Parts: sequence; structure tokens; C-alpha cells
Amino acid sequence: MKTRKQTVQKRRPGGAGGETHQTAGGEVPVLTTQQGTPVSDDQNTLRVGPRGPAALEDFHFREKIFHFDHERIPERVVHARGFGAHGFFENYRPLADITAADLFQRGGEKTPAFVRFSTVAGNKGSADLARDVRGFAVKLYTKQGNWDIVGNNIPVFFIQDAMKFPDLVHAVKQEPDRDFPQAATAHDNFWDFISLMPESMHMIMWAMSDRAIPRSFRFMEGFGVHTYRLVNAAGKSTFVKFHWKPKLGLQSVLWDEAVKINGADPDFHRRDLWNAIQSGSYPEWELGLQLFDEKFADEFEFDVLDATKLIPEEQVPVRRVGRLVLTRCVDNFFAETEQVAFCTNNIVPGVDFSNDPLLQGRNFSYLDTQVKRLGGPNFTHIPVNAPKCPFHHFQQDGHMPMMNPKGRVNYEPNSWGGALGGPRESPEIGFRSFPAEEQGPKVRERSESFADHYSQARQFYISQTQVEQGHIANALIFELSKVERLEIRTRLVSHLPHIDAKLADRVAKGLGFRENIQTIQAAKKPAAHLKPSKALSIIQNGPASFAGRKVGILVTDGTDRKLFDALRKEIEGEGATIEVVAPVVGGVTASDGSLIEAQQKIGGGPSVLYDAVAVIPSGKGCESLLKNTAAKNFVCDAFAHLKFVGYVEAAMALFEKAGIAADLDDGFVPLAKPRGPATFVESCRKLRKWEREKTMTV
Ligand code: HDE
Repeated sequence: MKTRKQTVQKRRPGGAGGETHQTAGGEVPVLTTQQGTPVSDDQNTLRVGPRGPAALEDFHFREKIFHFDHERIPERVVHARGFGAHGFFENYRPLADITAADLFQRGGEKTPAFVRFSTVAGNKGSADLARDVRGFAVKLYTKQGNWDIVGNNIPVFFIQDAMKFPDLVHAVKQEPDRDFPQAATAHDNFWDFISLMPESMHMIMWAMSDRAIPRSFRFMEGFGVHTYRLVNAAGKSTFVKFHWKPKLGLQSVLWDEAVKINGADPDFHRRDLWNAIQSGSYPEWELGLQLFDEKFADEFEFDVLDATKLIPEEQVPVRRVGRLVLTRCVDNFFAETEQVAFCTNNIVPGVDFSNDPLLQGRNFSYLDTQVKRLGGPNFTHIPVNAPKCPFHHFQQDGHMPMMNPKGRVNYEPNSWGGALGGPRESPEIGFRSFPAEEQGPKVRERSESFADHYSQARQFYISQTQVEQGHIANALIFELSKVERLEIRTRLVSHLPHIDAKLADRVAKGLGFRENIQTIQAAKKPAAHLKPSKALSIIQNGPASFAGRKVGILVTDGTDRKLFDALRKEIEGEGATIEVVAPVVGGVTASDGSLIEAQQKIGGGPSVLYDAVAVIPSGKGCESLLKNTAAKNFVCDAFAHLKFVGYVEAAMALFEKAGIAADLDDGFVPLAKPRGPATFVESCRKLRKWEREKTMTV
């Protein structure tokens, strides 16, 4: 958009009706229509007399309203709620022996990237902490074209064949007659469908685990899910599964926290990513490759083309080959995050597909959906979607092309010669599909090698700590308690004995079943010999430090300034941040008369927003908190959510009033002691006082 800078006469600030007029001048550009015509008055439509009918010739009004009427585009069918950022991928060292992909040829080379995280089921305006899979879609603008790795934060999927995707999505989203529930799997249609799809059981274990309620996008893994191929210059193919490993380790929230965060800050994940990038703490992941050959694929006890299965890291280690760093928020959410179009079919020379039937179906779906969403075939002209390398082709016209080919020639072969003739194919560097031998009858048939639906679900479950197993059981009980039809609850629970007998009993008990569980017939007898894999647990892959986390410090007038400063220094020294929570957002007067600025009023900054909290009121200040419900909830929730709490003696009155004083454990760290703040931060590295959970029922 062109702006005009010209000085215009200042007008009185208010119009005849008292409306506000703000005018251009100096550095302030003149408002224009889309055609560039300067606008004199943006407050009033053109009328016949100040109280008369509107005039149709008011082109400025009509253009403004017409454009507004067309502001919305269809939101994504799934993954509608998302948040994106720019960054780069840096390749550690050349991988030419494995792949010809240009971005992997040189060590230290940086490739621009755009990443969009998302939830799956919720609509665009839904809350961030829904229990859901998170999308982890990466667009790499390589020198040989755009490569999209459109993955999730869970390495397996619900279904084995793309044919079932519309059914899965219909079942999970709002029920069609009532249009609720929003962004929730806890309803009849979802569990009805799932209970009839034994292949989804492995994914269900993941979706009911804390993986589905991550604390931050920064603390979750990403997975390409399908088996892909990497192909080197000599044409040798290696199978690969892609992983993104977060530098800050894994972390999730508790379900009760998730529920409360959704109310306190429905934008919790977006705000977290935005703040991290804006403050220069750039989120980072390492790209990991699980590489294996045909021989391994043949010998592995599951089919590597089955997206409901993973390959344990103990069997094929993850080789870390580079890092992805997010360094820049978008300038405009709609232009970039909303309009970015990921397509699994966007691959580059050196990368290729496998025959995974889910992947093959996705290769059609993504391209197709972008045309619907973005309004035509020229969505690749939108800057966030356009390659950053040179590109030349003869595709033209359609809705709103921004760069039709120049010159007379728009076809080939042609005889115009040289540059006049336009681009031509390149057998040397052009993309070639790996010449896999394919043969067989044309059938609609699921391979028998896809028939084991429970063994890896069991492996996932037994790889979890006791705490995590408890969370899976509780999630199933919660979700199924929301299912109205008893036969759906019963059918779902009848799958669980194949995964773990104790889990099945626990869920049945939690649902108040009066009859014994009838185990459902399995297509293939589950294998019990698979060993636990530590890599599948969150708690066993936590952070080494408290860096990147946030502490909420509850203060009042009279708070000890020295202690506050010492605490802040210790927390910031660890690479974590603080937020000051006070009775009023204007802040408090500390013990030495200085002002401690606050970022939150207590009710606006509940403890669910923080990884740990410190409660450091003065004696008198604490008295004023005793009748404050938000203050009581602050400490009560911090206790219930197993947080580490730093405190001063004066806070005991509040703990007393909140009913937790008698239950304090060593997760409550006295700050006034020598090394108090240091001890508190050291404790926080463990993230949660998990032992406390045993003393509570959920
Ligand atoms: Fe998607 N998926 N999907 N999906 N998916 C979409 O594409 C689809 C699947 C994933 O931030 C849609 O642009 C089919 C697996 C992400 O823009 C749509 C099947 C995985 C995103 C679509 C799957 C994903 C999408 C909706 C089964 C993990 C968000 C809007 C065969 C590996 C990308 C859009 C973004 C989005 C189709 C299954 C990840 C409709 C048919 C498995 C991260 O095209």
C-alpha cells in the first residue's frame, strides 16, 4: 500500500456531532481508499443533510464495508487454531551419504523456516489448553524448493487409512445437531467412533497422557509420523522418521490446571511463544532422524507403513542432525499464520514418500484444502508460501496471480531459443521419484501386517512412570464420564485389558461399572514381550534446569525488598522469568518504601499460569489477603498442582486460611533461610513435587 505524506489543514478535534476526528500531517500519512484517493472524513457517511438518507454514491463507505464483509476466509477444517513464527534450520554437518537434499549438504548452513503449531479439534477461537494433539508443521524454504514436514507432537495417529479421516474428524468435532462440545473429545460421538476402531488404541494412550496438555509449544516434541525416504545422489534410499526434540526438555500441565488455564488465559500457548520470541529467548528444537533400511523394515515386528506404530528409539536411535530456532514473530497474523499453506506433497530432491496409506491420502488432501481455504490456485504467490529460491514455470492466470510469466512464450517445448524460450526441465538436478518396484492386484484391502492394534499401546503404557499412568487412567475416566450412552463406555473399556489389566480395572472402577469387563476380541493377539521405552515418558525426559520457565511472586505492601531482589536474581540467573502478582496491578510499596511493579492483579494472575510460585507478603499485608478468595485459590491451587512454593513465615496465615498449612511438604521452601532463594530454584528444576499427588485424590 502506498502512503502519502502531505501536510493538510488541521481540523477541529470534534465534529458537529461531537465525534472524534484525528487528522494527518507531519509524519502521519493521509488515509486513502484502496484506489489511493485521499479521504477527508472517515467518521460520517455521505448524507442528504445531516439527518437525511445515505447517498449511494459514497464510494468510500461502500468500498470500506464491502471489504469488511469479505474479511473472513474458511478456517481450516482441522488445526484451525494455530500460532506461527519464523526462524531457521541450521544443518550441523553434511549428510550427502544419506540424502541429496540441498539443505543437508553443507555444515552450518541456515535455511529459513516457518513453523505453525496448532490444536486439532477446536475452532479458530477455541482455548489453547484443550486436551488434544498439537500440530507441529514446519516449512523449510530450501534452495531447491519448499519442503513441508507437516507433523504432530505425537508420533502415531488414530487411523491407518486416509479413507477414515473425514469420519474421524466428524466424530471428534462438535456434534452436528447441537454444535457442541467445542475443542473436546469428551463426548459420545468421539468415543463411539474410537470404540469401534481398535487401531486407534495406541494413539488414545498418547492422547489421554499428558502429551495432550503441553505446558508450552516450546516444551513439546514434534514427529513427522510417517516413514519417509531420504535418497542420496547415487539413488540409494534410506527410510527415515523425523523427530523434533525441544532444547528445554518436555513438560506438560495437569488436567485441573489445563481446565483453569483455559479460563484464566485462553491464549496461554500463543502468549508463551510470543513472549519467548519477543524477549529474545528463542525456542529451539533439534531435528532427529531415525534411519533404517529395507532389511530392518522387513525384520521389525510391525509394518513401518502403519502410522499407528512407532519405532522405539532403543531399536533405532535418533540421530540429531541440526537445529530449528524460532527468532521472529509474524508481522501480521492473518497474512502469515492464517494464510500459510502446508502440503505434505511439498518435498524436495533427496526426500521421497513411502507407501504409508495415510501419507498417500494426505498428499491429495492438503493441496486440495488450500484451494478452498485461500480461494484459488495462486496461494503459492502469497509471500509466506512462495519459495525463497528462484522459480520458473508456465502456470498462469486463475484468481489473483501476482506474478504471471513475462514475455510471449507460455508453453514448452518451443523454438524461441535461449532465454526467450523460458525454463526447461533438468535431468541433472530435477526431482526424481525413487524407482521403487511396485506390483500387485488392484484391491481395497488392509494389509494383515497392520492387524496388531494393542501391543504398542501396551508398550507406551508400561513406559510411563506411575504418576503418568495415573494421569492416563484419570483422563479416560474423565472423558468417558462425559459419554451419555453406557454401551459406548463399556465398549471402550473392553479394549483396555489388552493394554493393561490394572488400567482396565482402574477405569472400570472409576466409572462405577457394576459388571465385569468383557474383553473385546483382538484381530491379532497382543504381544506382551515389548520392553518399556524411556523415551516415551515425559517425566523421564524433563529439563536439566528451570530455564525458560516462569515464577509468579505474590507480594503485598511491606514485602521484604532485599528478599524480593535476591529471589529475582536467583530465578533470572537460572534463565527463568518472574511475574509479580499483587493485590492491585499498580504494584506495592516494599519494606524500604520502594515501588515493586506488578504485572498481574491476584485474580488475573492465578497460580496456574506459573511453573512455580513464591508467596512473600509482609505480616500486615498477609492479613489483608486472608479474605481475598483469589489469594487463597492462588496458594491452594499451587499446592494441588504439585508446585514448588517459596514462602516467608508471614505467608503461613494464608496457608492456614486456605486449609493447606497442615499438609506442607518439602516442596514448600522457606526463603528467609540462608540460601533460601537458591534452594527454591534448585528444587524448581524438578518442576513438580510428584510425591504430593499420592496424598490427594483427583
Ligand atoms: Fe492433517 N490436515 N490430515 N494430519 N494436518 C490438515 O490441511 C489430513 C494428519 C496436520 O498448521 C488440513 O491445511 C488427512 C496426520 C497438521 O496449517 C487437511 C489426514 C498428521 C495440520 C488435513 C491427516 C497431520 C494439518 C486442514 C489423514 C501428523 C495443520 C487444513 C490421511 C503427521 C497444518 C490444512 C497447518 C491440517 C488432512 C492426518 C498433521 C484437511 C486427509 C497423520 C499439523 O488437509
